[in-house]
Amino acid sequence: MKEAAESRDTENIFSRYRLVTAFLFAVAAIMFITLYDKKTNPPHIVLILADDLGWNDIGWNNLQIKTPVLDKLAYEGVIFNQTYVQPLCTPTRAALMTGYYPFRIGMQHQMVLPFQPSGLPLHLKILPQKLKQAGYINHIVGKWHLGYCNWEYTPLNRGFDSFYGSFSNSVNHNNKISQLPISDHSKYKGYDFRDNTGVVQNDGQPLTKLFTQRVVDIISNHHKDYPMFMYFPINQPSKGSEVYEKYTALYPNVTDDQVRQWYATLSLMDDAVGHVIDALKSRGMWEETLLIFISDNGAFDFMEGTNLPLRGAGTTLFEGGMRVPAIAHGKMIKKTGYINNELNHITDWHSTILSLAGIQPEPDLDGINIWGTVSEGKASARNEIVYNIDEIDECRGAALRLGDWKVITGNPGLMCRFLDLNKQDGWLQSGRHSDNQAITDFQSISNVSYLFNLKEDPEERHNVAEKYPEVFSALLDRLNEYRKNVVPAIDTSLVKEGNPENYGGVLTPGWC
Ligand SMILES: *[C@@H]1O[C@H](CO)[C@@H](O)[C@H](O)[C@H]1NC(C)=O
Ligand SMILES: *[C@@H]1O[C@H](CO)[C@@H](O)[C@H](O)[C@H]1NC(C)=O
Ligand SMILES: *[C@@H]1O[C@H](CO)[C@@H](O)[C@H](O)[C@H]1NC(C)=O
Ligand SMILES: [Ca+2]
Repeated sequence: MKEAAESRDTENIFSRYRLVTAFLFAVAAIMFITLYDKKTNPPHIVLILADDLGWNDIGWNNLQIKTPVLDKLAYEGVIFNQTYVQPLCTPTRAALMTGYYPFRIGMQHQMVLPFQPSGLPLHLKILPQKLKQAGYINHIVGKWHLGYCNWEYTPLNRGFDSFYGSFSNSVNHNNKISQLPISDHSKYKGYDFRDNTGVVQNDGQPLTKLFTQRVVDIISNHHKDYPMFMYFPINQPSKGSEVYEKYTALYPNVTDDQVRQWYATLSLMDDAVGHVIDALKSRGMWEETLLIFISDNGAFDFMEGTNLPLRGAGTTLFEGGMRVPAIAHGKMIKKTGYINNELNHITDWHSTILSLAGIQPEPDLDGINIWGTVSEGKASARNEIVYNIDEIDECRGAALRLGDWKVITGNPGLMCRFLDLNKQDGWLQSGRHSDNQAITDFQSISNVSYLFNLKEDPEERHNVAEKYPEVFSALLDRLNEYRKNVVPAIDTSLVKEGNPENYGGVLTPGWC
């Protein structure tokens, strides 16, 4: 009896074991399916767009600069040696958001200024709208700068689920007042800081801290089953005005105050990126995140940043204006820890992100899917870049790279707009009275015919147009081919209706 009972017990135990085993097996199978599912999910994309960060303003190009977080990302990821953007904030953002060269969508001329009754054309479907097809939750924290004269132009109407930041070009980090980066400031001023559609009361906290905190909050609350697109146009280093002892102390040997502050701002920006990474790690999203860091244009020559050894500055068609620091980092990248020398353009990141999301980019985009280059270092399919084609009279200028050759024709600078402003001898003056020498310098309109061989002469020191007339004219012909597709620039007039004074001093849509 006792034995029988024992054997029953044993049987019970065995059958319980079998149940438990079956249960564990089922759990394992579900976990496997879940993991497998996760693998096929598109990655989270964190795209940090620095503002006016020059070629020489980052640790991997300049050992003086202390950007340890970004350096580590760079060394664990891929450093891109030949990434091109546009020479100014707005055109670069337009190219990134649409995948088109700015000249094909009317965004080639200057940047959107306050009072300008236009923006990125509304018929264009932009990156976050496209990412919605793959279930992405899209956020923008930072500087929009693609127009705000009507709510239709603003981020929440263009595929972003949240917006925290400023509409315009340049907002003071402490008082959140936006003003033209040129003289006679008193003529135009406006408060420019919103949380979605609402105006944020200024509590005096500096913008980088607030932006970073918002990015961290969004990540910390993100529902991980959905892929996230975090677009963080960080508004640094150029629009700084945040100086902390903590960062200036990193540069005791830099004697020039302005330079030390610039370097300190670079380290501040680096720290902000560190907080974003920490948040992604704590939320368990880091392993599935592709992080892209890229500057929106070269450093301006009236700031402390530099593009050395490259020629020129932001707003110009020279390499210094358009070839910028860029890196990518993520577990999905197969080949890492090296410098990638393949040609790529900001529009390519548009197409590449779409492809990673499993969305077929439209065939007529200028952007090319370069994931093979990013992930495995394969040769880039891109052999050519149209730097810009601007056909507005005094600013007529264009440049193109084909292989190692580059042609610049007409005006290599894009600052004529400020010159135009000055002509309306009236309510909004700027340009000639500028307290800013560098901008004043652009007032002489140049008309150049340059040919450079960028492989032999990446610093654009030797114009070889006369030495290689056939190459020169072949490149001009190629440019003329592209000219057939130029879409006239959007309305760049300035209208009084856009004056924030009409809206209680706050930059507000509703006047176009
Ligand atoms: C500053 O210069 C001194 C003397 O050349 C050097 O020992 C020190 O390491 C430098 N400090 C930094 C932070 O570069
Ligand atoms: C990066 O580009 C420069 C030309 O500006 C070139 O001299 C250098 O060799 C490139 N680096 C690599 C690793 O290809
Ligand atoms: C610039 O130079 C080219 C060739 O020398 C000439 O055809 C063109 O008219 C000039 N443009 C301006 C705006 O001076
Ligand atoms: Ca910029």
